[in-house]
Amino acid sequence: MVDVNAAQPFPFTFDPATTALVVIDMQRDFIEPGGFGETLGNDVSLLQAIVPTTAALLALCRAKEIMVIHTRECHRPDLSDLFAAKRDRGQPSLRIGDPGPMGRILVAGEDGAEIIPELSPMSGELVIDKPGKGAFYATPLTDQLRQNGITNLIFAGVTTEVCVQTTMREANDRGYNCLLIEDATESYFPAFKAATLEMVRAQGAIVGWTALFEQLEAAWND
Ligand code: TIU
Repeated sequence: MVDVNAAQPFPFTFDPATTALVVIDMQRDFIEPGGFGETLGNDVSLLQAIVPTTAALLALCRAKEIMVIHTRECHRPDLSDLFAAKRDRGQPSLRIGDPGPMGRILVAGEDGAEIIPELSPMSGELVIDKPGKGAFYATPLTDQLRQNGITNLIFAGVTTEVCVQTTMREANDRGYNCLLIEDATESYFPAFKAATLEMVRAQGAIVGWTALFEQLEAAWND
């Protein structure tokens, strides 16, 4: 067992054999200029700051040989899995499915939908394509976790208050213990990240725990 005693709001204990890492949506469309994130009016440089920590987290989990899962928010080329309510939301300069500098925005198979090269999935790692914010909605994630006997999830990725928080809440309702790595997640809005960390761990870990990467690493190598 690993005891992350420095986790908030109190120690998080997990068995690596029943734990998976979930890296949410570290795609070019959210992190690089010219993608979906920027078309929504966001400063994508904020998100680039977590790439080194997320790479270190991936390396640690690979070294410990736990299950590693990557998600990608993207849609089928025919957009049959894109609700009008999602396509028409906001006032982006480009909408999902439109041609952009990295191919069609948030469409599977296009360059922008790929995970950034620094965090590329390795062979054998699960990649979940998801049409929604949460990684459980309309995906095979539940079955995959069940088949692998997973009961704990370590979370990283973007954005903290949108796809990461939604997935953590979905996981919470499906019985998983969730740990969010604070310096391996980011938002376009620093205040939203801070608020999300607070609301996840408030009320006695109502949604889950949070810890810094070095706190997880130190506990795991102890
Ligand atoms: N992956 C994810 O968070 N999708 C978003 O659209 N996030 C925003 O913050 N817009």
